[in-house]
Amino acid sequence: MTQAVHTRRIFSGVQPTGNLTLGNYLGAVKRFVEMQDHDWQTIYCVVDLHAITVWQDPEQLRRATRELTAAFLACGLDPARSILFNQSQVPEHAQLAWIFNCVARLGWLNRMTQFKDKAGKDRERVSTGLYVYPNLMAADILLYHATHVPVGEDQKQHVELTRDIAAKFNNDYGVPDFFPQPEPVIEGAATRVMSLRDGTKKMSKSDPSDMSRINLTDDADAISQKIRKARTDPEPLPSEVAGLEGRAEARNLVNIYAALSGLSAEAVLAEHGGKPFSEFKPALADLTVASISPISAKMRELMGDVAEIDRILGKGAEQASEIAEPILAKTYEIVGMVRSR
Ligand code: AQP
Repeated sequence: MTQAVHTRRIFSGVQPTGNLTLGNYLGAVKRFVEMQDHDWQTIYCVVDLHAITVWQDPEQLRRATRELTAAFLACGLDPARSILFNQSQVPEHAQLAWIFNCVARLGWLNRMTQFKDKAGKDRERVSTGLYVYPNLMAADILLYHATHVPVGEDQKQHVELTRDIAAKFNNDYGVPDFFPQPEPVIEGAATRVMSLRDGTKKMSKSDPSDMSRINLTDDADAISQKIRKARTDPEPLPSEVAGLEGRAEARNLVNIYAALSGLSAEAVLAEHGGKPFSEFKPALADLTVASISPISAKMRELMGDVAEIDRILGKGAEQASEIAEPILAKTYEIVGMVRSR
């Protein structure tokens, strides 16, 4: 059988750490779906090994892994066109991550802002896994020789670190073209969806306040209530994008509207500029409900057949292993490991 030649190999992952938010959807999954429409190979991973860098209840983790897979499918990821699997079923991720633990420099990891944000003031007590998380992410990407990585703005620094690790490995071992330099793909109106309670913080699945985010599982009432209560300022919407300067919450709601409607922020303001939030918020709520409700209904249906979800993950893991195994074997050979069985 001849293998299809793809012009790009896309890899990205999402952690099963709770319900997917509108931020994860607009910043990542919606774009994963669009990428299937090109002549690209698309590989999407539920990164369960990343999830345990902070404590996860085992039963809850298993459930969240299946729910995230259901969310991927409900959003339009198609196992016939994309490889969908969970990270721990392909052990080469952890194996390559160890090699990268020995390539990446301490100083590089010390600069990672996500570690600083997640560790907060309690640095001494967080897991060492959280610290080396970026090395595992580099392994996820480079294990497939991926060329492009669709992510939200918050992950840009990690993809840059992946490039540094690839370059250092290639240079240290004298294999100039072995690992490619993957490109982060950060596009669209909502690469950084912000919390509904604080326009300076990103919307996040693990934010303690459920009112800060829209979950893909929220029903119409919950979505409308969260948008109605979203923090804003007293001024009406400006007619031009420049007028959003210094108005983080207003900008966030306009960007969400733009991303969901497929309009530019300029076009949204051309239509809604001058309106008070009491008029704009119901329009945004209607649009959000119309976009999210079919996804949550489909997710509920898919979660009714867990065996089918597990089958899809297992099949995807087999397909992923076919690409990953030879790349890891070659990496071990380059590094100097004896392989005698
Ligand atoms: N608010 C956001 N706006 C745009 N994109 C976002 N992403 C996350 N939040 C936003 C993108 O979603 C993808 C998957 O993220 P992840 O689950 O692997 O980890 P994360 O970035 O740490 O996301 P969360 O929601 O904040 O999870 P927790 O709370 O568990 O840490 C990534 O491409 C990310 O950029």
